Amino acid sequence: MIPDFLTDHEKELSDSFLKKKYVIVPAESMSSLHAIRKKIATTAADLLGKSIQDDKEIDSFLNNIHHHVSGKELNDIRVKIIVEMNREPWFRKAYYDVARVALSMLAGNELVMQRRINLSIQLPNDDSSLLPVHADVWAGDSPYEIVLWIPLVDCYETKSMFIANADVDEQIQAKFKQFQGKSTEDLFNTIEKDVEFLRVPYGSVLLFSQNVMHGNRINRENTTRWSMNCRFKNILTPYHGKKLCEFFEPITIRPLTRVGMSYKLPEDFYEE
Ligand SMILES: O=C(O)CCC(=O)C(=O)O
Ligand SMILES: [Fe+2]
Repeated sequence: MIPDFLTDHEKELSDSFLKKKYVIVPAESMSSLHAIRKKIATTAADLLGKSIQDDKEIDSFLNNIHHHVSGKELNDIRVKIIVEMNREPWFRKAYYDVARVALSMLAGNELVMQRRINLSIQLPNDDSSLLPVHADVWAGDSPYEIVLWIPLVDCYETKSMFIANADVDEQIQAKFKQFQGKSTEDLFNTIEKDVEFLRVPYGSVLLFSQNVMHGNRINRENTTRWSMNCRFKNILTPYHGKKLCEFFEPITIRPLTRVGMSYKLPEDFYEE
């Protein structure tokens, strides 16, 4: 029998991910998560001419932002926040720190990270920034990517994103030709009974394979959703449309990989 090299915890996480193509785990660094949330909330407050006095107000400010901004104004504010947050030198490292152990267990310890972290804001009953059912791999992403999705408020039901049951997803993608010419809404209707809206409270994170169909619907809760997403992959896995150094930046490359990558065989080595 082949000996098992993984620890019990690694096995548990791996089995769960292989079965459902996602896991939800506690944040590994609450201080990094709080710092990220504070940066985003204070940037939003500044843009809206509001002020946040103490950390306790942040949760309520984010959940209730729809009292201060309309769907129309929202995208402009969202884009400005994305620029501001990605400009902070500490931000991407803090993002990674929120799930570094889980990422290494699921994707490896030599990782590249998407250069730009994305932010989604979904106001209650607003249809202006929806992401219909999709798999990112259909649009140029590599099947070797994992998405680290981090909520800034408690996410559940339609305030969260949905993901298809992994077995149903596989069956549908295998007979995808049948959906040619049909709308994404038709596709959603087909899988609706087999999707799960993920319950991810603030303080937990979601890691999922974007090969599986996922997306969001109109937020029917009475509070606003705030979440971030960012892709990671093992540096040595194949790339597709999203290229190394353009879209992805190496973050944890080990010395031996650098040594191997920069080694050049002596010239004419193979000639007699
Ligand atoms: O946040 C969502 O609702 C969807 C996110 C998504 O599609 C992604 O991160 O690939
Ligand atoms: Fe996606």
